[in-house]
Amino acid sequence: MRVKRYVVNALPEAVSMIRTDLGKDAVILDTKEIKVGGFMGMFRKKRMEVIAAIESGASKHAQAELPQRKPSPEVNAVVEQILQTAQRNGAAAAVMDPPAPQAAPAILDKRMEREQFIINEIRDLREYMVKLSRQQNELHILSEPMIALKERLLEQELDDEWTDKLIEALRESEKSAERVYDRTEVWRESKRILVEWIHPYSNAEISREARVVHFVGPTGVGKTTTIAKLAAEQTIKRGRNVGFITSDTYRIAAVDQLRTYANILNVPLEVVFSPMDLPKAYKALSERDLILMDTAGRNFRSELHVSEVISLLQSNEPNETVLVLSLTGKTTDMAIIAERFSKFGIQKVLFTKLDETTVYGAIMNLVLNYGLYPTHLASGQNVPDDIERFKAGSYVDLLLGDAEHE
Ligand SMILES: Nc1nc2c(ncn2[C@@H]2O[C@H](COP(=O)(O)OP(=O)(O)O)[C@@H](O)[C@H]2O)c(=O)[nH]1
Ligand SMILES: [Mg+2]
Repeated sequence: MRVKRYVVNALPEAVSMIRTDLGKDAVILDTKEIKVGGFMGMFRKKRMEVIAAIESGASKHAQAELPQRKPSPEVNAVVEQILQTAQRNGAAAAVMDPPAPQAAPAILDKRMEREQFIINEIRDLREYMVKLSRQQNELHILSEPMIALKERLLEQELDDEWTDKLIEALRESEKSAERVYDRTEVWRESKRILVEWIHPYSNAEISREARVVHFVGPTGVGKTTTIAKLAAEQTIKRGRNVGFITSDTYRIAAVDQLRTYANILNVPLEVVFSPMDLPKAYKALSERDLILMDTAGRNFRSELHVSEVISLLQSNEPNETVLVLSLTGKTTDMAIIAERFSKFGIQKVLFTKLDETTVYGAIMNLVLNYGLYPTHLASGQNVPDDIERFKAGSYVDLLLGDAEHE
């Protein structure tokens, strides 16, 4: 970095000197008022000290070698315009009409204040324009298919952090392939990378060892419907004896809803009102291979409600808890709820209402951010058909969409 000091009457004078000496890329690092000359501390004149710098190698002669660092012509045009306005507004007067020693101090102060204000404005604007031009440079560096991918993932509400990481990985991949990927290749390579990321969390079915499986999650996400779907799968396809427990006694209709499914599937149902009722319920279902427990949906953004439901999930049997979330929920709300439950060691998640959305980024965000294992995707109201095991490949296909149609 080359640093140079100027002592001038006013800033515009320094700016033109800096331009000539250091070139257009020079930046003003500091300005301050100083007093020079005089005799025994008297008759000293006010001057302005300006410190300017240019990064080494970016001098006016070397600008061509560093195209990325060079502010765009728009940046220079705006800075130029500001300087002209500043000159018109009085800073120029300071150059042409340097402060006379006899000028009233109040006028001088006002003039200095004004100059300082203009200096600050120019500095802020210059910083902003340089930042803007860097961002534009980044966009120019991204190929058209990469920009399209970035847009797709933004629409899908994938966290910026993961999108940026993916773009980074794609660039690395392009580097080793020594060429720029076309659209089909960008999509194919993105699929490979995303599947690799999510793969450690996929194939997580509900544990075969668990004898009790609890379902928790906000109101209306589809817990009861999902339990009915899974019970049907377990009884019909696996021939297991299933039992139901519900603690959702807040709404009479909620118990009736599960009772209806229990009757259709010929599954016994126990209702618990408090953790104290649990031992009796387990005893009544002691002959059952698998117990699926329904819970009441609450506002789980509240930690109190989370710990309340957690207190109901006690069992001496091997057990696990599945957090049920609807894809129609807000991404930020889902993240808060996932964080609350993952603090209690809950690791499995089941997403419903896939059929009611075309935005799928939340799954990837929650899985990667909280280390949650997705077990199933539910995609409709039909019991027992509208549910599938979570598969990394088909999920990533949904997330990326078709390369040609984006
Ligand atoms: N479209 C759609 N609706 C669903 C899905 N799962 C459940 N539902 C519906 O969502 C509503 C609430 O379901 P319910 O099981 O009572 O939710 P709970 O309050 O979490 O127990 C019901 O109308 C269900 O039919 C799904 O995957 N897709
Ligand atoms: Mg319910």
